[in-house]
Amino acid sequence: MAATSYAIALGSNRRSRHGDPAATLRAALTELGGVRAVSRIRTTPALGPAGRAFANAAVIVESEFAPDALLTRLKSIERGFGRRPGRRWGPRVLDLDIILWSGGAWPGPGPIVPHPAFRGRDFVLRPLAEVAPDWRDPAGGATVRQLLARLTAPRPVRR
Ligand code: A4P
Ligand code: MG
Repeated sequence: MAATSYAIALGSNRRSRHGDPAATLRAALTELGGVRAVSRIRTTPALGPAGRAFANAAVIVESEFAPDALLTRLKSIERGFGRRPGRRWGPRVLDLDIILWSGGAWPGPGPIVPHPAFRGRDFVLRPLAEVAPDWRDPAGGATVRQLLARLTAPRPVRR
């Protein structure tokens, strides 16, 4: 299969042997391979019951893998960082989610791509807009920049 590109979101809200969550993300970058662009690392308030604040970032990688094979590889990196299966949305050492890939929509097996929740997540769209502002959502055709603008636009006050 020819090389395809992926947008991957990284998150951490627990220390690992590499250090605090930001240091953990920096270490994870070295494991990913094929990295073409890296956003800055932000501290973001936890969405949901995960508790502690997260470090979040986004990267563009080139890979020969199809999405199901790439997910297997990402899960193995997560395990290598000490992630153990736990409560959904619980504190995690490292979360690597496939957000977009150059092949468009991938319904499975394995991951669902585009990631079903990415359009509503500030902590995914902000870093993604740094590395891939013009990448279009295959469902609907909006660019990442437009999705972020929609999400952060002030809403009219209802009376
Ligand atoms: N899966 C399906 N599609 C994908 C995809 N595109 N990429 C499956 C990666 N995985 C995908 O994921 C659960 C299952 O989703 C996997 O078995 C995989 O096959 P997981 O990473 O094992 O578990 P999870 O992370 O607890 O669940 P999920 O749904 O990925 O949680 P989220 O949605 O990632 O939310 N707040 C801030 N500020 N920043 C964060 O990064 N993250 C979460 C976790 C909550 N709050 C947060 C953050
Ligand atoms: Mg995940």
